[in-house]
Amino acid sequence: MTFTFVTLFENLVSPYFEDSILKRALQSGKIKIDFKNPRDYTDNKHNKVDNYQAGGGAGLLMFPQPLSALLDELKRDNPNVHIIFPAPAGKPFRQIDAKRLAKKEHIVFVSGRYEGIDERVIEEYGDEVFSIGDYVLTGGELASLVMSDAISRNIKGVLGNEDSLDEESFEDGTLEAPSFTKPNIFKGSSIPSEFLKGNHAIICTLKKEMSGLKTKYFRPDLFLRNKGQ
Ligand code: 6GU
Repeated sequence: MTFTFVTLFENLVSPYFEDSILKRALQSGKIKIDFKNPRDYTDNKHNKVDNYQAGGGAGLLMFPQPLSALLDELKRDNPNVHIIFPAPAGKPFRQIDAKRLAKKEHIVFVSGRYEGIDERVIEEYGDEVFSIGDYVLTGGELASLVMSDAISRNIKGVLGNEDSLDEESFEDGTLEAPSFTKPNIFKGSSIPSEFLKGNHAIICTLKKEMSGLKTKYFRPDLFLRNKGQ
């Protein structure tokens, strides 16, 4: 998988890949990353990438020309690129999207800064527009990192232990059950006793029950959606 980050601020993105699991994924060649700066594609004297909004409105918008030149070049080099625009006005990014996108060959994240990007660029080039939650970020970079992280861990060979992909949150529309490790008693609070006895069937039933309760408590929206199925 190749991730291309289109951004004015490469330094906001690159450090995340310098440690831990994604560093290892880069080293083993399971993922590749590169960066493209819209400012390198401008055709104006001062390398401007933004301008006032048509019809008024606060803040500056990235105008089409630099992004268009950049994305045309990417598509020429690889017609199979899958282009994603992170935006608060996108559809919610979910675990099923992370799993589906892990099968792509090359994903491009186009980060807007300022007040965003001229809508015609998104319509012309966007394969998908995703939001990572109901709040507004200062730019798409963090959202691109969130999505590329969630996608990467679903690529075969990226996680040390592939089993950890089986029982995790959202896999079946529920939150994962709580988990525990040593010591058996921490600040007076014990690990649930069945966990210590080691009967696998009982532990499995208990985990399912706790998973349901946790989902109902923290995410009534998910819980109701499950019941509706
Ligand atoms: Cl994907 N981008 C930006 N800029 N803000 C967001 C977002 C994305 N998702 C929620 N807020």
